[in-house]
Amino acid sequence: MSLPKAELHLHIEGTLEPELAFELAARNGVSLPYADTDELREAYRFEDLQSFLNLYYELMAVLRTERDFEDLANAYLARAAAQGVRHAEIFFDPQAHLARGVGMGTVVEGLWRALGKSEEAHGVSTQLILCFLRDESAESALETLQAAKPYLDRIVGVGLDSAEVGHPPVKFREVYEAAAALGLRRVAHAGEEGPPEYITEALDVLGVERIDHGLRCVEDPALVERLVRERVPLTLCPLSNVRLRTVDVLGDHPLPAMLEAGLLCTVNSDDPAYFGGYAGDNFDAVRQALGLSEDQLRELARNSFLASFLEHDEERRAR
Ligand code: ES4
Ligand code: ZN
Repeated sequence: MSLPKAELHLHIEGTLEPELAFELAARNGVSLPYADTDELREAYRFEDLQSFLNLYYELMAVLRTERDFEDLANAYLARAAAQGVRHAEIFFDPQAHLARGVGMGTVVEGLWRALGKSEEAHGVSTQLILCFLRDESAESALETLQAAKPYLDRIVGVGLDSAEVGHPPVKFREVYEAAAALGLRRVAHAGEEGPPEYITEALDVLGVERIDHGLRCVEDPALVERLVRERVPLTLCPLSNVRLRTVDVLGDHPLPAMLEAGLLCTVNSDDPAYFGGYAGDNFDAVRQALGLSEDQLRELARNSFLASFLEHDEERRAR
């Protein structure tokens, strides 16, 4: 089964499969501290968000040229298309590349080589969302937005990711104000490992239109009520939550209760190369583990288009 859907929570660097990582390592003369893809896969046992992020940043060392980013994005788009994705709003982490001497232009132009042809090549429309790393400083985020200015025609909005706890949304008030003034859309990760208060702060201080993850809203009934009332979309990532141990097993995931409460939930893949599946795999997994009905699966797919940054007539075409 592959319902037409939009993917709204996808880190392009998190689509780096072990085989491509080794291919790019060889092409760029980068040595990886793993003998082969099997040994690398052995490292995919995570304790929490930070243990995943350590590997995620380490493997990025193989991404060096425009062609690398193009190949990465093309591989993702082909897989996504095969799983029913018709539209993808794709996160990228420029600070992680700038820190390694890979420029904003290399990243954006490289991704664009694939994204610019995606409708034609894969039947997938795309948008790019520039994410700030919340464990870096607010000044660094402002510098990053500055560096992105020549590429703003290719970037729909900004997001906030990386290690959450201890880095509340308010730290990024200024850069979100600057992004809004540039006409950029705003989203942020909140309530993945961090407390429900971070979700409230992302809405009230950063002015975000969607919450990425938002899982921990279920701890605060008044917040759930607000999210329902204001129709704030949540981009949930069920397989990610299991791999990063925010939920013990998929059968315990609160998605059914969240749908029941009237929350505008979407199902997404986050870092599919690391967490065991792409968008369609996440749909299949929640259907099996949580016994979702066909109606609920259709609701999730419909929500993904409603919550997207597509205009309504574009939305109808993508479906
Ligand atoms: C991420 Cl799962 C997750 N959470 C926060 N930041 C991230 N960056 C890439 N994947
Ligand atoms: Zn994420």
